[in-house]
Order: sequence, then structure tokens, then C-alpha cells
Amino acid sequence: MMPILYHSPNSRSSAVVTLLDELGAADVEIREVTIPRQDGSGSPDAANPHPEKKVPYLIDDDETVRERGAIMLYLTDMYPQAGLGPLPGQPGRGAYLSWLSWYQGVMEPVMVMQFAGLSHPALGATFRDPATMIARLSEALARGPWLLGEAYSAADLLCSSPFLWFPESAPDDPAIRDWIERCAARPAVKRTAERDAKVAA
Ligand SMILES: N[C@@H](CCC(=O)N[C@@H](CS)C(=O)NCC(=O)O)C(=O)O
Repeated sequence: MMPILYHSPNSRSSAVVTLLDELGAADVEIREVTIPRQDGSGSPDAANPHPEKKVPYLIDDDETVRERGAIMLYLTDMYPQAGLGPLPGQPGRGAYLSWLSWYQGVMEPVMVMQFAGLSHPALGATFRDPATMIARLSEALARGPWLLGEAYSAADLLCSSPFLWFPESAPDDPAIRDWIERCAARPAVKRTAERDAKVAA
């Protein structure tokens, strides 16, 4: 059976659709499902096997993969010829795993807490703060051009994704702003936006 990506247009799963395009992974089926939207539209989809009916969700035979960082790692390992993430034993593998996990474990929580106006010593101790989060991106991109150095990877796709959705959240840092522009200019990003617009219409 073909692997199946459960996707809902204009959501966190859109970046995974972009990754499939970047990987040339034509043998992964993209299955659209509905999710509840902030404007009150949409609803959980009985056809979505995700335990919380979220997207993205990837099924590959008996394997189920949730969380974008894990799904992206799974896919870049699955399509090694695309060179979108270092493999075990290759230089940069540690940094690659770190960026993907850091996005899930730090960057996105920090951005959501900032959006929600939350702060607490325990949150600071665990996640640090928006300035520290931006500093990690800034120091990597000062070496740049991509988070892993010379090669674009799924880590760039994942970590740039919130700035593509919420451009106003981009920090006033030229290296980060240039990187966001370069990530947004990838033809696959444009193709996903067009695809999502068509499906959502
Ligand atoms: N931590 C998850 C978050 C997934 C997530 O929250 N997806 C949203 C779409 S943007 C969703 O499915 N929401 C539907 C719901 O909350 O029921 C990941 O990164 O994959």
C-alpha cells in the first residue's frame, strides 16, 4: 500500500505537502480531511485516523507518524536521493535532528506562548523566551545560507513555516528575513499554495 499523508489545506500539514513535492515523492498519497478552523468552519473528520484528528498524519503500512518534525525526518530518510536531510552517518545529521526537535519542542511552543501573551518562570526555565529562540536562528543563519550551512533541508522548511503564515512575526534581523524570503521563494511552496487554494475552493 502507498504511504498516505492526511492533509488539510492551509494548515500545518501544508509544509509536509511542500516537502513531498521537494522530495519528488509521487508515491505518497495525499488524502484531504477536514479540521475545525478558528473561524468556526470545518470539523473533525471521521476519515482522519490521527488519535486527535489533527493533521498532518502519515501512515506507511503498519507505521503511523505524527508531529511534523517526525514526519519530515521519516520522509527525508525515506527519499535519501533528494538530499533534503543528512542520513545517519552523514555530516550534519546531529544538527538536522536538533533543528527538527527544537522546532517542535521549543520554537513552536515559544511562538504560541508569545501569541497568547503567556509568561511564567517555569516556562522561561523550560523553553527560554522569544529573544533566545530568535538568537538560535540568527547565529545559524549568520553562517548560512541555510540552517545546516550550504544545503537547504527540511529543517529550513519546518522552521521557516510559522513566518510564512504570520509574516508579522518575523524578527527584525536581516539574515533571518533573507532566509525567510529564500524559503518562501521555493517553487514547491508556491505549488502547495496553489494546490491548497484549489482544494479549499
Ligand atoms: N504538534 C502538531 C500540531 C498539529 C496541529 O495542531 N495541527 C492543526 C492544523 S494547523 C490541527 O490539526 N488542528 C485540528 C484540531 O485541533 O482539531 C504537529 O506539529 O504536527
